Amino acid sequence: MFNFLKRLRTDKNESVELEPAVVQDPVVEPEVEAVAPENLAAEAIAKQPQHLAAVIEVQLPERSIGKGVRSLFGSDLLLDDLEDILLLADFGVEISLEITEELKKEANRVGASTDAELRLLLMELLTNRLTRADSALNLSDGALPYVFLVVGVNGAGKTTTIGKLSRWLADGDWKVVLGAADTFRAAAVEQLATWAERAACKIVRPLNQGQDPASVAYQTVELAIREDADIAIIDTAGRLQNKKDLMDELGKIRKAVEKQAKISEVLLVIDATMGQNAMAQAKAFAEVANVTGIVMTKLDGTAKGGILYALQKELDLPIKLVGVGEGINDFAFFSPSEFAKGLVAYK
Ligand SMILES: Nc1nc2c(ncn2[C@@H]2O[C@H](COP(=O)(O)OP(=O)(O)O)[C@@H](O)[C@H]2O)c(=O)[nH]1
Ligand SMILES: [Mg+2]
Repeated sequence: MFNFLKRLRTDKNESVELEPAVVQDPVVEPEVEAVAPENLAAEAIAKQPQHLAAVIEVQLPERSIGKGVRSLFGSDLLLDDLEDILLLADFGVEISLEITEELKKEANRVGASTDAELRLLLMELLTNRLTRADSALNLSDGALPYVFLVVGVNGAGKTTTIGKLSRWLADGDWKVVLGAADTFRAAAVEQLATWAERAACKIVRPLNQGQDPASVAYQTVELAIREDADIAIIDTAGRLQNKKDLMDELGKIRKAVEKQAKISEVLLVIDATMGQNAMAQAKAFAEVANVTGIVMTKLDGTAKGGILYALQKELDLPIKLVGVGEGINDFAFFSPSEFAKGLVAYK
């Protein structure tokens, strides 16, 4: 369980009754450069009503990986089969070998040989190796509003993840503002708007198709500051075909956000069912997007959960969230022990 910092709202009504979804159309389409005085963030903070200036520590409802992770073993765990099984689950060649060697060594050392003993050892080994100190979402530094950018290729699950996250935050009484900076497909904007409705949060949408995503991002943060929101989450396009386009576009969005607020997270969403393609995608994004954490979606649809392990190791970036279904509650904070337990569970 993590403790998070959000705004303290003394107005009881405001804190319990979420406002109905309002679709907020930007009135103007400004040149990002033109409308953004550098000191806007400081001004916004100075203008805050006193009762909103304070932050409080809160806990949010827990979510479990639960049904998401498929077991690696349909029958007894045999050391001779382990490497192949890990390979099939997309752990990758080197990691599969390394884990197998390590488990053999450890089994030898402690004299483990039965299926139950080996499963326990493997579970511990995977848990230890996946545990890192930076797995929690950055919702604790009190630099409100937090701003999350969500990046990744089309179809990875960005919009769905934002929807789930918004609802979870709203359930915990957070004020959320969404930004539809995936401006090229009308359907993408509508999809985010539907999730915004479910989470009862405001959304900034482009005035017209193809509007500069950076201006939407700018206006999203602006609205979040004006509304004293706790967090702004910005959906981005995944259509970009080459690294240069990607870098330019995300760079512009980042600059637009940073005129008014700090970026708390750049979450890279990766579809677990993509196997080794997931690795290539993740590397490309990690190189250009200043990624701070990975969201691995569709763990429910795959027997290849090893890609999660491989990604975290190879990119040296924390997995922060996992998606385990299409429903609004189907996500969890990444927990190494729950994940490892799911992988080595009895069928
Ligand atoms: N099974 C499953 N489907 C998911 C998950 N996350 C997203 N999806 C589905 O993946 C598809 C693409 O998701 P979307 O959010 O539109 O991806 P985007 O293009 O990155 O915004 C949709 O059909 C989602 O319902 C997940 O964790 N599990
Ligand atoms: Mg989308």
